[in-house]
Amino acid sequence: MGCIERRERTLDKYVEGVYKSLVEKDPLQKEFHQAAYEVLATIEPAIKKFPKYQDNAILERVVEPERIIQFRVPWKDKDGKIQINRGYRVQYNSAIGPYKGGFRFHPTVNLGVMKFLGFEQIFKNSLTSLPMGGAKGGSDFDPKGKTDNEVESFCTSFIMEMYKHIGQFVDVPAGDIGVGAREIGYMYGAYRKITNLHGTCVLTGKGVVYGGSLARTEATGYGAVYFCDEMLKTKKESMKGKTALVSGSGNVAQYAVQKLIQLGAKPVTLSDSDGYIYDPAGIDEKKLEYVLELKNVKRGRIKEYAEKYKGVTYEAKKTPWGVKADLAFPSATQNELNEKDAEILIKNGCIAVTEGANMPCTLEAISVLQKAKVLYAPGKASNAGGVATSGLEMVQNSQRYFWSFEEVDAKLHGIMVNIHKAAYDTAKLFGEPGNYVMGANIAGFLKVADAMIAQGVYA
Ligand code: NDP
Ligand code: 2IT
Repeated sequence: MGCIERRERTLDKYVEGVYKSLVEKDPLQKEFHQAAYEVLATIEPAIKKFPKYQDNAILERVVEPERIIQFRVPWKDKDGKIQINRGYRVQYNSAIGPYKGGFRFHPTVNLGVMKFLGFEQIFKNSLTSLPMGGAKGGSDFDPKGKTDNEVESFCTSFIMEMYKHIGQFVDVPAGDIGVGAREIGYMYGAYRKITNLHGTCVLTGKGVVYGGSLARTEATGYGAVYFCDEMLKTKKESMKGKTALVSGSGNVAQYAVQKLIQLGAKPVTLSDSDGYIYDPAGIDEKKLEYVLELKNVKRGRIKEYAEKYKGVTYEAKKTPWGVKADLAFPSATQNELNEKDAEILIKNGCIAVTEGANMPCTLEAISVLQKAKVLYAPGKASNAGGVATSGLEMVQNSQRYFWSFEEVDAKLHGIMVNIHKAAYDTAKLFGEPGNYVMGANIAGFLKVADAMIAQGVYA
């Protein structure tokens, strides 16, 4: 089992051995196999070029998490009944800095999902150029439909164990699916109460009134659009007038839409796990304001958008990839865009697919897009703006200071331009110009691998 059966490339013996071994050790972790395969297959030219990585068993080491924490999370529901969920933190790699990466609360969370996300995070964080190692955590708890009190009970219990494993020099978590401003607030409160510590950066994505960074909320979506803009420039194209499909309607999708509007593009779709809306007139600032209220305050469903605005259609149980558009920003979840979707996008004239989510395109979809010469940005490059701005939150907290929205946004923009350049130049250097997957993976990997070698076998 695993993606190796569907491979396009013939793997070198060493790389293939590492892949086979990780599949054999954990045969059920299919999302992890997928993420690992994508990285291993594309960094192979660098492994061949520099024998030191094989000599130092870097691949065998980098695919194995440094530490996995798994624990019981008991909490009380609104009827006073005790519920049990499972909590995780995969502290994957700390060669270049303290562990860093979000918490995801979603019923689909399991160890394989945590490992895929933690593994991706290593290379993403390296690409930001900030000193952050890779980690991911979370729980199979579903905040959807829960009362604020239930969410608080869960978050407090989660931190009663997690506080032992995190800290500004150890591991600095943040949000991800199902973990936004409300959840980070409860977790930060619990951490502060238990440890009596304040003013150190133990979590990012904090509210601005208690140490958060301006523009962190916007950063992932903005960053994805900045990255797409850079890709378009390589083809002498621009955002202006382009129609864009966005999936999801959470944090990443919301601010991808906002930046698209600001740069003169026309976002026409949003979705959630129940279906998608198509607004041919385009989602403008006013309609986006409604979405922010609907999703972040009322915690409603995207279907309601189609009930509020004229000329908008809602398709239940479908993804938006069949709508004709120039650009696509999959920004909901893993494997939400498959081979067939990619073919339809191409048929409809799509010129760029930029991942806001982590691993939203299947390996087969990536291959179809790349063969058709569609600009394709892998999430670890194009959604790195979120964690990069988390890194900037850490910097501001260390200084006991804050920067203006414009200062943070300008730094975020600069980081996204640099990530694009690193991925673009590295792909060219290794003989596959335009292959952002290869470029991002090799550029992210080399720094981590060299840090591991420098720190010796036991680090
Ligand atoms: P949110 O929880 O804010 O929003 C998630 C959105 O995706 C919701 O609209 C949700 O719909 C939808 N969704 C979630 N799971 C599924 C599913 N299984 N099938 C269909 N739709 C689904 O999360 P974010 O916006 O923060 O995260 C979205 C993606 O971006 C994730 O892949 C995340 O890992 C990635 N990411 C997030 C970063 C951040 O800073 N927040 C940084 C980098 C990447 P519903 O309400 O129905 O569940
Ligand atoms: O996938 C990701 O990069 C995130 N969810 C953000 C992590 C962070 O530490 O800000």
